[in-house]
Amino acid sequence: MSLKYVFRKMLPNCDNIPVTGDLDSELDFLEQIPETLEDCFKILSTEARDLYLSRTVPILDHPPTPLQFYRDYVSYNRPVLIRSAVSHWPALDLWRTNEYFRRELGSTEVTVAVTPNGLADSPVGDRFVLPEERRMKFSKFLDILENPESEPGIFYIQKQNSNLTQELPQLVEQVPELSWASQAFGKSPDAVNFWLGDKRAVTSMHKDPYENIYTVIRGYKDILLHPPTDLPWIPYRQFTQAVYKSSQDKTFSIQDIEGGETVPWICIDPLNPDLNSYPEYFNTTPIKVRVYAGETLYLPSLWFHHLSQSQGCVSVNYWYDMEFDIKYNYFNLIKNIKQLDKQNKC
Ligand SMILES: O=C(O)CCC(=O)C(=O)O
Repeated sequence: MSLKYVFRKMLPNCDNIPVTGDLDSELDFLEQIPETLEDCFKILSTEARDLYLSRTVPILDHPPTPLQFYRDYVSYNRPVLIRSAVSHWPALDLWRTNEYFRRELGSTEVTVAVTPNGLADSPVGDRFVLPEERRMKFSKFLDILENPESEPGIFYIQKQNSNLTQELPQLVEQVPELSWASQAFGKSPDAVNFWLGDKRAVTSMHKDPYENIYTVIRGYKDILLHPPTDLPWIPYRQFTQAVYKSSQDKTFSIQDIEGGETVPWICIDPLNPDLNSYPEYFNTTPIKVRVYAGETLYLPSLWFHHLSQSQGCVSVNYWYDMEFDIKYNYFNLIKNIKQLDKQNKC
């Protein structure tokens, strides 16, 4: 039976596939016998696009049942945007402005990531640079957020250690766990994170071993996604670990972390990709989505993501440990094959 026949039979069963372009010629490609590893990787991406992914993130107007969520999205490992999953959250109203935070949490200490350029946990030259972490009163952080020129640096509450439950437990009941998600994953969340910051703060592209239920409460987030099947085309490099340090005169320097191991990190900026250095990135399928206040994105495990935001955007996300199942096995297989191929080419 030909691959093309199999695909043709399966397509009517796939939701949300806006078939654009010349599908037949895409399918013709699958009929060819792969001659190189690159051909195999191209088939991987094409199959994923044609069988179960769409070019945009599908939208639900209402929260799904646990079964629907699991059956249509989690089991396929594909994202979905849900429009009114959190309309019952008190946070939507209470956190509309900074007033509530000032009044109720003004004297609470929070950990804030500070960088000279808005790039925390990001490559700079040959180094992977962590932000300077400063502890400060929430009210001081809000003063800086409201007057960004008052202090050198770009400030972002982004500590991913379940900072909502660890540092701001007073807020937990305003963003209650979404039962359809916890039931579908069959577990409680591993971490609940709170994000609030400057519009210049950007989260560099990465992937996580988490199922991510990401909700924007104020403003918007621009999220660029790549499916895990884009792994062959996403360039990585090894970086030495370093950290930003500010001095008395408030200028920043980069300090190497003594004895720090090198870390692999993605070395391309998806908003301004350097295709001369990394032409393979051209084969990827980026999917862009803007998540507005009150909307929730299911960001499946192992999907690459890059985030930017509006000024003073507030978000909360629930991270659930992913299942280390066959999708994880296959992802690692591709990672290892890619690594071997790179070594062989050196
Ligand atoms: O909101 C952000 O800036 C980063 C979020 C993120 O990377 C995540 O939830 O995994």
